[in-house]
Amino acid sequence: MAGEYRFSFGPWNIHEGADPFGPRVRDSIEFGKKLKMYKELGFDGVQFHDDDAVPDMDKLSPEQIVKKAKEVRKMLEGEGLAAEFVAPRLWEDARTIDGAYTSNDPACREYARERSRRMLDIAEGLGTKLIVLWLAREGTYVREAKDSRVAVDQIVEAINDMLAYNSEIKIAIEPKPNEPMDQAYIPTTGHAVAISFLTNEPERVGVNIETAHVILAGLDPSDEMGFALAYDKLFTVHLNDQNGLKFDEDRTFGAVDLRRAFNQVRILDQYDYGKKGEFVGLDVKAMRTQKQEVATKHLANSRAVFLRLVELVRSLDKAKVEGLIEQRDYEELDMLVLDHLMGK
Ligand code: GLO
Ligand code: MG
Repeated sequence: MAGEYRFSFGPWNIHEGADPFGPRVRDSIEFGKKLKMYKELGFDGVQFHDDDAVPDMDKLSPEQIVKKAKEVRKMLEGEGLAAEFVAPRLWEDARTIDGAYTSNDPACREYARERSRRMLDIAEGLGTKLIVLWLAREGTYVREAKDSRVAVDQIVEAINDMLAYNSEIKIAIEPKPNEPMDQAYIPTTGHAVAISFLTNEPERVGVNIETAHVILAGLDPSDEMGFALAYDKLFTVHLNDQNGLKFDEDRTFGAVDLRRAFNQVRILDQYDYGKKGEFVGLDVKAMRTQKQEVATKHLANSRAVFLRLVELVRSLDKAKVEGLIEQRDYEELDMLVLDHLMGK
């Protein structure tokens, strides 16, 4: 069954291990070297922030940006890889301290809109039509600081701006309830789907569901995926895992709760995820304790868990499941799944 799904990750998933409490513990690996690792690890797609592809883009002209993006596309092609999506990094510049599209400062909001247009040029240069919007700082630490009614309009306007700038792109909003903000404006799949219908072209706006973010919102990732699938809006996924309500852990897929991972694979497989070209995207972090030479295991392991779970999903006795549902014997159904996961 391997090979039926195509996998992707972002260069930030191979990282130096810095956290808010301590510096990097591993050496940086330059972008070209990271690209060489993709195929070896079993991956075909590269997820990008705009400045992963074009570093220091704010210092370059639009023409220079496009030129650089096209060079990166050549590098990708040389490795047999494709760009899955581009995301505007709207959370590091000084002009995004108070948010990007929802900043209280109009000049900062204009910076965010302009940066987003440059990001779309990069997507074009890289040859992808998918945009991911993780709205990192669109929210508040202090509720009185912004107007949540106005914030929705501002986000919708920014999305409309992007849809108009490039008529071919699709935008996948990546909801997350908190971190870095205390409260984000688009915390769940439902919010993202709802906001898509306020835009000028709802069918071009969908979601990127990340396992850890859903868990942080106290919800179930497979149910959120089902919701998005019902609206035909599951444009991509960020699979990982998360141990309860704490900082965003981005653990290896399935490492915390194998059954929860099983159910995500189950709904994706059941509804032919990937058949329209969607990648199985990962957003996983190596533990800070990993040594340099083994700091990509989280990627290969997440992929291996996914593929093993595809087998388990397909070998689950469907007739037995249906029979137990008919009898309403959910205790036995519980045990059937547990036995299956335990290899019985
Ligand atoms: C952080 C997000 C982040 C995004 C990435 C792509 O919590 O998961 O990693 O997925 O920046 O926009
Ligand atoms: Mg993510």
